[in-house]
Amino acid sequence: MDFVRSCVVMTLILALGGFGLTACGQGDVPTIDPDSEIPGPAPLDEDPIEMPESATTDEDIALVETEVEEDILWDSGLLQNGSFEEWTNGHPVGWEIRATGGNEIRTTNSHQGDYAISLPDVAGVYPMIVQIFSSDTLRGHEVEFGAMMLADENGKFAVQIRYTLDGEEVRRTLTHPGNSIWVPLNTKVEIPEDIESEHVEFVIFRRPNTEGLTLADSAYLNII
Ligand SMILES: [Ca+2]
Repeated sequence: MDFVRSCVVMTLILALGGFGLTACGQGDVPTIDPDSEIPGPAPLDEDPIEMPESATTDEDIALVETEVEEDILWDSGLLQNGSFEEWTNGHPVGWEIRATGGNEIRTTNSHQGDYAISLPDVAGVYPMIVQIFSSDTLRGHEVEFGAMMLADENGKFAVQIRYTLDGEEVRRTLTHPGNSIWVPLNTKVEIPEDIESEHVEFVIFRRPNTEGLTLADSAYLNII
């Protein structure tokens, strides 16, 4: 990932375990180390249609305090249309749309470029946008996936990496703190050699039955 300018000061507090992780510095985007002292998997807080709770092995992590001191210029890396500048027939080019009811919205309230995307609230489902990559391309590699995100309520807007391992869907989720500012959500995951799914999914989703604003822009995926 190329950052032309970056300085992010961020305090991360993992939603589970209650311990803090501070990451500050020029040129770095704070990340969650998947091997850090996370006490165990966290269930999602609802029983979603698209993400059955019984299958979860993920760690649901919340950023609770973040300050972006300067603009960060993102390179989308492997993602297509990570800045949501390209739209066709009301849909963002390159992204698979699920459960939005066709109501994903192009907005000029952007972090980078002219446009960003806003996901609607759809009762009972998780509206999401997804880019899908072959497991053969990613297995055995560490990847980083993220976006600039804005939400006005803690826990309702998140990025997620999904694949299947040992018969279970593994999901790594990073959730926006809901402080109504643009926050960089960055997940780093080592994709195991022996994952069973043919694809790895990179997801931006909104939890159901939540009101208010959700914005995403400047999404990226890189093999580290
Ligand atoms: Ca944009």
